[in-house]
Amino acid sequence: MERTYHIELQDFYAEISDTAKHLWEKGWAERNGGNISRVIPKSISQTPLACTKERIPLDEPLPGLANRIVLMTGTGTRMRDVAKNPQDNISIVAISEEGKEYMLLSSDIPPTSELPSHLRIHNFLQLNRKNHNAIVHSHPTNVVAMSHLKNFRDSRHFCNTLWKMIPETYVFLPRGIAVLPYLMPGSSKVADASVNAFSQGPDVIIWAKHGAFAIAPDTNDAFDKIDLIEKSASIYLAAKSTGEEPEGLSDEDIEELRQYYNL
Ligand code: 2HA
Ligand code: ZN
Repeated sequence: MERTYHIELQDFYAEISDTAKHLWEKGWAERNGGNISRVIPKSISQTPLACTKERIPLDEPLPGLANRIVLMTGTGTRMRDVAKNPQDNISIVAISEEGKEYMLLSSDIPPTSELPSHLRIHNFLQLNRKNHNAIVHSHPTNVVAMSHLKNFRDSRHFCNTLWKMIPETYVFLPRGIAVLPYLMPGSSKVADASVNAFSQGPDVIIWAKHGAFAIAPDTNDAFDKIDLIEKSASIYLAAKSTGEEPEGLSDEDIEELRQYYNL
């Protein structure tokens, strides 16, 4: 296969491969579950995009991604294969000069089924949270289990409960966690709702009865955010399974963390 950007992409392949390995080892990536995407910073993606590949129109213009290259796990690929062999499982998507079309530079590896959410959220991030170049979507077991409990579909309640399980969850995710209702995977509905949710400020969103979606500067940072909420969710469910309601950190404990870490 033609690999136009082979050399420049090595570090990014290595980063995604590392994250994919973690997702697989955690057990959050059954079959082809989950997907990862990474915008290549501008200085690298300045490579001229004039190429003969077919230009595929985007549903809506994505000006924040104009002239950028986005690496994303290929549709149907397994995380364990992405980890072992990133070159053959990662799709290379180039966005056109005006952000109205995309070209698939890796023609034999079509991008993830969640392409609409990934591209639209990256567009939002490039325009609003510039150092955020990575998205990780995964199926963390305890987080998804909690999203099946009706009263945890309230974002405030879900977020407060997870913040209060261990101090780190609040310290590293002070912008919070949003919970969205179940929406058809891969649809433009889930993409719209996700962009809207991220515009309110959180670092992680939960797609109820499906999975988590985290944004961060790089893919390993995004993985860490899902790891934190999954740890909190597993502590909550473990404590709850004794039959008692877990006490959690107090509001005063949270306030003390906020002040100490200047959050
Ligand atoms: O890539 O996880 O949400 C498979 C999925 C779709
Ligand atoms: Zn999924």
